[in-house]
Amino acid sequence: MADIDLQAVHNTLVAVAFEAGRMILAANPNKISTDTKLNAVDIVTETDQAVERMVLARLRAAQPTFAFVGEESYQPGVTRVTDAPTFIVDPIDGTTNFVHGFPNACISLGVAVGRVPVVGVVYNPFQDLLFTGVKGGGAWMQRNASLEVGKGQGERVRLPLAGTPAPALGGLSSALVSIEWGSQREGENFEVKARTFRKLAAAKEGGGGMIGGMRSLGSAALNLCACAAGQLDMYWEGGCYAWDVAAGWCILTEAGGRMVSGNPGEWETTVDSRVYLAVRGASSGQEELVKEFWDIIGDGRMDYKH
Ligand code: LIP
Repeated sequence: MADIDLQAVHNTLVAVAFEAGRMILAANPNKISTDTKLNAVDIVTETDQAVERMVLARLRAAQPTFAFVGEESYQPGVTRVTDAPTFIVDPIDGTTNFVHGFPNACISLGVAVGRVPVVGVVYNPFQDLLFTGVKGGGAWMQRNASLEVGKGQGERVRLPLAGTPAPALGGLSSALVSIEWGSQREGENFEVKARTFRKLAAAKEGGGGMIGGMRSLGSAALNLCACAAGQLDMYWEGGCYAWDVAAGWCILTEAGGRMVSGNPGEWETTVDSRVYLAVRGASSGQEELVKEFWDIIGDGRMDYKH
């Protein structure tokens, strides 16, 4: 990795993210063609595909030796994240939000080396909101990021927003946690989620977690960025892919957060494990909160194919 200029790669990704953002904003979700993949809620639009084609062309030109893993060009059972320097790209994360015009969608551009995310750029064009992270260089958030006409560019603010050391974490009953149903709606993975959501919400007297609040932003990348910012305490999901999490993972860890497995007991996880639990940066309480969450999952285990 010593010979890769991560800051230069980051700068390329930011420029590509703004170009993608303009394409996403120019698309009218009511008029574009939409298709489904796994099932009726696993949506892909012509804009996802057009953005990925543009991103691939730009990144190939900028770093021809890097591998490329993208949501729309992924081939089940064939595409793998290897140890090689790899761009890991989701052209539109939050596609369901995008087709509804709900302003919670982004482009997610990550780079992994040795399967570890080392650069992350997440850009929500609807809010002109940019999150970035470079290994060893911290994580940052910027509003009015693309310098739209008539708007001043926002200040780059270091994450977490509360500063470092970030406030201590308490237990689940004071935590704001994001969860997602994902697109698989049957089988044991679905049952584990449904049981866990119920138990998280239930009162302590009934053996539950009495969780402070649950949210679903509809985008893994934006969930991770909100954890990095300290706006969410945790994020738990099974079923999403490396391209949903690679960029946000780097941003989260650079903000002092931690990514562990979404299955109990596994403190280390990989970018393509498809089961993730993120916890925000904090002066104390990270491990305790993770263990409390895992206790709620209990014997449940999620297992997704690659
Ligand atoms: C989405 C993920 C989200 C998950 C959705 C979907 P997409 O990615 O970011 O976390 O719950 O099912 O996979 O399809 O919008 O790129």
